Amino acid sequence: MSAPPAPHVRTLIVGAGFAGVAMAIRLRAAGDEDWRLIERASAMGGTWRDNAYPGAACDVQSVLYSYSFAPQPRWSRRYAPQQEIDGYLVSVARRYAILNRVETDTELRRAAWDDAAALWRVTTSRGELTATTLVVATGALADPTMPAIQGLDRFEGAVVHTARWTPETDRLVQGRRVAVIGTGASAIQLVPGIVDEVAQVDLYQRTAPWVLPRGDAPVPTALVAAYTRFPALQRAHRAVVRSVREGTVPLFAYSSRLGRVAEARANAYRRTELPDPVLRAKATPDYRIGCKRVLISDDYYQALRRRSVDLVTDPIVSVTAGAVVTREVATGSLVEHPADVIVCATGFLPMRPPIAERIVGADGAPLAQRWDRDGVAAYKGTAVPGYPNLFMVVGPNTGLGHSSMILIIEAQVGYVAQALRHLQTTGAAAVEATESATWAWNDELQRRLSRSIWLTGGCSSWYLDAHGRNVTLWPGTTWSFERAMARFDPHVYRTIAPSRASSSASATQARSNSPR
Ligand code: N01
Repeated sequence: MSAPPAPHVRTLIVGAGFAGVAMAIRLRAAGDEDWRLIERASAMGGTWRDNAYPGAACDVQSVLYSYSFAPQPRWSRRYAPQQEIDGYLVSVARRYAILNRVETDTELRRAAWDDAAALWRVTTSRGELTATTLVVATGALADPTMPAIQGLDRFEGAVVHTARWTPETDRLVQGRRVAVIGTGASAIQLVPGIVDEVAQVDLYQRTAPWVLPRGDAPVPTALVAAYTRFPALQRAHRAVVRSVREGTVPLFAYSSRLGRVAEARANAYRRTELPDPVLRAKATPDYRIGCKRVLISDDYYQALRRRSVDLVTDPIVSVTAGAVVTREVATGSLVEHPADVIVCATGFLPMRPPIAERIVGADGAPLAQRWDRDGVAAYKGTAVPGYPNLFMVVGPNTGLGHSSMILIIEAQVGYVAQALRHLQTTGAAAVEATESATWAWNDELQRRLSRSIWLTGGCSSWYLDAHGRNVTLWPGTTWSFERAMARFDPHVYRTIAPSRASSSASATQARSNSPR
């Protein structure tokens, strides 16, 4: 007897974080129940489930860091802690009856486009299925990156990444000597978060960050009551916060004058917080503000002042069984810094998501191979030529340094929902972004980005690829992103008709004629 055919679903959503949950809610709102939502972890929540290190919190005001359709009047602080955001996302998923549809412990292993059948053949850790459309909602912060340091694998204490922190890690660091590698957004939250619990923190800095005060505070109970009673008040507050942040993009990323004002503010803050000139010099950046993500904190510099915290700026050369070894810049001599635990606050793989290895296009090539060859690019951060009916949420050039990613997610989910509706209403088997539209879109993005602080500010950052192109950030405001995503634009897509016999051949022909 032959095996029964794999089950089919119209839309397979991969990843149950803010993006995947928003997509499922959107489909449900449109009356579409023909979807599945798979999640590789044993709980939903995405990056807000994973980043549970002490001190983890949002660096965008909570009033803005929530779905527009699900306001939350009861945030405890202006900048909500990780647990509250995770709890919020789960509560929204429950309210919209998405939670019980999340298929946890189900990892996408391979999704291959079958051109003849015009569908995705998907293998997960729990079996096979086919899908008409694939929505990849795995985000930019799913896969942590570990530093390539000689000997790190031979360290005899625990080595942990900030995005893999567990309650057990809390116990491991108690009263111990902790080496923290990295001084990005995660590290500057983690160090104040653990400093009272550990014996010693050696903080290894490769590049000093620009830090501005955060201005965090509890949300007064009267304000919570007012938001609850008059939701319009919270909407108005959200609009103001959003507008202020939007204003920083043209002025900050593209104008050196405002950058100088911000640098003066950050320099003054550092002078006040770090009176010791040696420590202050170590913590002073040598590139323009905004080139890397600007960090906000009320307690990072305070933590650096603690006697139990040592800011190490000499480069790490290796790790031994019980120490981190640096080379003194002045003398060239090696210095051993004994450690019990190493915490890598070394970020993620936003430009090289491992899932791109697993998505195989019409010509049999993994998406990662296309991106290695041509550079990371997608049409509107969403669709890629050669990968019909693949839609990404938080794809290339959709990241933000200045505002809430939830705004981006909602706009992109709206666009994808329209694409899916287009397929249903026209009866098309598939749509595929054309090469010409994709490169016109990306050439314009790169033209705008080339004069931005991210490329001209004198730093290297994970926003940039090996060719120095910023393939990570959206160059404008969230308003302009919303405008770009407002309407699905079928005329720039190639439509694949349901009858495959002739169109498969012409599809192959069309691809081989593509400009790059
Ligand atoms: O990671 P990062 P992150 N040896 O890549 C250093 C989001 N986020 O986890 O600058 C020594 O920014 C590296 O040094 P350098 C947010 O989008 C949001 O902190 O490359 N050091 C850098 O200092 C953020 O942008 C919130 O020279 C090494 C650090 O590690 C993103 O997550 C909170 C090294 C990595 O910084 C990532 O932030 C937290 C090596 N071999 C995070 N390799 C919110 O509140 C790397 N480094 C919303």
